[in-house]
Amino acid sequence: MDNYHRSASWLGSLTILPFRTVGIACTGDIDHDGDVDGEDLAVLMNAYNASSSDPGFDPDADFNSDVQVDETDVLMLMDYFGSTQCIIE
Ligand SMILES: [Ca+2]
Ligand SMILES: [Ca+2]
Repeated sequence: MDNYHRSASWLGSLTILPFRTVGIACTGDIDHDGDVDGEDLAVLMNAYNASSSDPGFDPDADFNSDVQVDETDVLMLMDYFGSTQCIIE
């Protein structure tokens, strides 16, 4: 078998996987619907300025896990605002 036929049979054994869009890990998809939009921002703003002892505290909105929902979390959400195709966790 010459080199041409050897490589051709190797190619024939390859399984071509269909192209899939790979989701991105978004910070800010609080409602887990695959995007970061105004609905997520609304949830964040409802919890804004709350810490773990406050009834309005939402751990899903505390992206940096400092048990305080503040401007740092807003900025983290804004980095991904408008993103779609987020990995839904
Ligand atoms: Ca969302
Ligand atoms: Ca925080």
